[in-house]
Amino acid sequence: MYAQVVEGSGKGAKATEDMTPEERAFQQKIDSGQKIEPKEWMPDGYRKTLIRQISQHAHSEVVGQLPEGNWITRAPTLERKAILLAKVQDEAGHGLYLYGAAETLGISRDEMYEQLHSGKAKYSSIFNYPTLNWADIGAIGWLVDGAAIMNQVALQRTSYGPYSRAMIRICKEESFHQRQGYDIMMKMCNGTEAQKAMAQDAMNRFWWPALMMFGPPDADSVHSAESMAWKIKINTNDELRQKFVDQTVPQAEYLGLTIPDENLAWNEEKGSYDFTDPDWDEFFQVISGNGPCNADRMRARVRAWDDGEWFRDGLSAYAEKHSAGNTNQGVENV
Ligand code: BYC
Repeated sequence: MYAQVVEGSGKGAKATEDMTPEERAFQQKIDSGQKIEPKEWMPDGYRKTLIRQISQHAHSEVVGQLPEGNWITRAPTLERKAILLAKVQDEAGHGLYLYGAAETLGISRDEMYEQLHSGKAKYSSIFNYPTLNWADIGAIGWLVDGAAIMNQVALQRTSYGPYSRAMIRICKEESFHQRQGYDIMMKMCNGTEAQKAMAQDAMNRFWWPALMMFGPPDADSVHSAESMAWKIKINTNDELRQKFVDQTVPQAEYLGLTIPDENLAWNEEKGSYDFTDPDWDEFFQVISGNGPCNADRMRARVRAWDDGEWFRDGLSAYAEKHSAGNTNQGVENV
C-alpha cells in the first residue's frame, strides 16, 4: 500500500496520518485495484489530473487526424486510401470516447475545446511534425501508433473506470493502425531502392519524435509520482520508452531499416537496449508551441470549429425546440 497520497498537480505528498478518513478510504480502494466511478467521492487533485490527462489525450487523437488527413487524397492506391480513411475516422472516434470520459468528471466539451484552441491544453508533441511523403504514413502507423499502444495497453488498467473502458476499446483499433503502418513500411522496404530510401528517411525523421511521445525523462516528469500513486499512470515515462525501443528494434531489423542512433546496443546485463535520449530541448520547444507545425495545427482546428458553427447552432435550435415540450415529430418540426 502506498504510504502517501498526493494533493494535486505537483503540490507534493500528504502523509497517511494527515489524510482525512475519506482520503484514506479512497487510497485503499485504489491500492486494492478497485475502479473509481464518476459519482464516487474523489480528491480534487485526482479529478484535476484526470481531466488534464484525458482531455489532452482526446485532443491528441483529434489533432492527430491532421498529418494523416493530409495524405488521404494522395494515397497511392484505392485500397490504401480506403484504409487510411478508416484509420483517420477511428481517431475521431477515439477523441469522442475520451471527451465523453472527461465529461463524466464535470468539465464540458466546449470548455475542453476552448482550452485546446487557446493553447492552454496540450496535445501530443508528435503531431507538430510534418508528413512530407507517403512513407511518413507508414512510419506514423508503425512508430507513432506503436508508441501510443505501448502507453495505452497499460492505461487499460488505469484506476478511473470510464478512462479504462475507453482504453480497452481504443487499443483494439490501435493494433489495426499499427499493423497498417508496418504493412506500408514492408511494401516500401521490399520495393525499389528509391522506395526503401523513402522508408529510411521517414524512420530517420520520426524516430526521435516517437521517443518523445512518452514524455520527459522521469527525473523531469512533474506528474508521474502522484499519477502513479493514484494509478492514473501505470508505468513511468522512461519505463514505457524502454519497452518501446526493445519492441521496435527487431521490427526495424526485419524491415532492413537502420535506427538512426549510433549508441543503440543490446545490454546483456539489463536485458534491454541502450539508446540515446532524444533532444529534450527540442521537446520542450515543441510542447511550448514552437514546433514545426504547431501554428498550422491550431489554425486548422480553430477553422474547423468556426466552420462548424452553423451546424452546432442548428443542433441547439432543434434540441431547444424539443426540450420546450414540442414533441411533434412531424416534418415541419425537423
Ligand atoms: N506531448 O509530468 P509529465 C495517439 C507534458 S496520440 C505534449 O511526465 P504526464 C494517436 C505534460 O502534459 C497519443 N506534452 O506528464 C492519435 C506536462 O505538461 P502539463 C496520446 C507532453 O501527464 C492519432 C509536462 O509535459 N496519448 O494515440 O504525467 C494518430 C510534464 O510531463 C508530452 C496520450 O495522451 C508529449 N508527448 O505524462 C496516431 C496518453 N509528454 O500538462 C496516434 C495519455 C509530456 O503539466 N497521456 N507532456 O502542462 C499520458 O500517458 C501522459 O499524459 C504522458 C505525459 C505520458 C503523455
